[in-house]
Amino acid sequence: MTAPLRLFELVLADGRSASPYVWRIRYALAHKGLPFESVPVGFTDIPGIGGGRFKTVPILEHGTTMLAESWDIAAYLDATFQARPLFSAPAEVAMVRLFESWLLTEIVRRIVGIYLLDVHDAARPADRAYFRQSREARFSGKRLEEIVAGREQRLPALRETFAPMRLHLAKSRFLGGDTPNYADYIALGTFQWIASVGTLPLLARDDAVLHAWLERGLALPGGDGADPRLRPLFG
Ligand SMILES: N[C@@H](CCC(=O)N[C@@H](CS)C(=O)NCC(=O)O)C(=O)O
Repeated sequence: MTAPLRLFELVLADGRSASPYVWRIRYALAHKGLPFESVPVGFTDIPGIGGGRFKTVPILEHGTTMLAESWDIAAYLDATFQARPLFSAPAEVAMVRLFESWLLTEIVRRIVGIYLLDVHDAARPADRAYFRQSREARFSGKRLEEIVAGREQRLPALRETFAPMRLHLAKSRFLGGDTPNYADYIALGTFQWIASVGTLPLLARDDAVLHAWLERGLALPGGDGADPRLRPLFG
């Protein structure tokens, strides 16, 4: 009998799990058919977990093991529970890492400039001052309101940047092919994040290819697609 898995995850004022990195692990656990206990935390609770060893969530606890960093957690899950692997070969890991690099540099960078204030506003009240101070420090002291100012004008460029995903998903049910792989979980995690906080729809109403993929992705095990707290992603 193996010890239970506990997943420390970031929650918002409405209790919804918000972190894109946690969402990857939620999908990964469901992919592997592993039940887990959720430990909801706010930004300001993280320094109190595991004797102050961790700076970010997700954090996974399994018996006496506790680890952070979503890639390390994914590797730990595959090494510890070999059934239903997340990755079939090292070459797949490399390609998914390439996809993640694209997503972070091209998509997430733009998302931050559009949704940072929404994350603040959706956070637990106790976390808001920390969130504002830490994020404004990353932007040389610029206020969150200034960072997102004029965001509607930047939305078309962000939507256009999804072009490689549209091209691929026009021919393939998932980024991973006929069935989802970790690239899907990474991308879906990003959409789960924005669907948790966004007050401006990320995608255009007529974005049929991404719409169909997202419907499939939110309905996957671990996807939580029927959560009434989800905000519109299309508009
Ligand atoms: N490289 C980390 C990144 C995780 C991360 O950035 N998590 C954010 C939430 S989305 C966090 O915990 N931030 C804590 C903070 O800002 O204090 C991973 O892959 O797990």
